[in-house]
Amino acid sequence: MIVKNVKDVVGTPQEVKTQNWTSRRVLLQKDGMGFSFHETIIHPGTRTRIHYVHHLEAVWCIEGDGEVQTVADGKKYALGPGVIYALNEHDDHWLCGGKTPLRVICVFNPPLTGQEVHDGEGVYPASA
Ligand code: 9YT
Repeated sequence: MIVKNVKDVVGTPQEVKTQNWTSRRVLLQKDGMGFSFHETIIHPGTRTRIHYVHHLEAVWCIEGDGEVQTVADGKKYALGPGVIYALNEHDDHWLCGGKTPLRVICVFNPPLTGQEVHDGEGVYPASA
């Protein structure tokens, strides 16, 4: 059994930071679960274009506020505690921070390997 505390990931290579978000990648491909599992903080006032063409992602909001907007139809969805969204169609979208840090739990299938960041089109590379 694997038992970890997210605090053990803070300040290690498994904590990946960009201008728009901080991702604490607690379970990765190397853990053999078939998915990766992250705590992510979306910084207030940021807008990130995301298109996971190689992955499916589910995002469960724990605290804070923000918004997700699908590119195909322009629909906007408010994000806050208890809301989950699942990119079951590899949906191209904008993820927007709100007034307070948005803390979410993210699951990726297939799992991330650890150091992925978005390329210019919002894509993470396919896992090897
Ligand atoms: C919700 C989302 O996709 N945020 C971007 C970062 C991502 N969750 C990650 O790599 O942990």
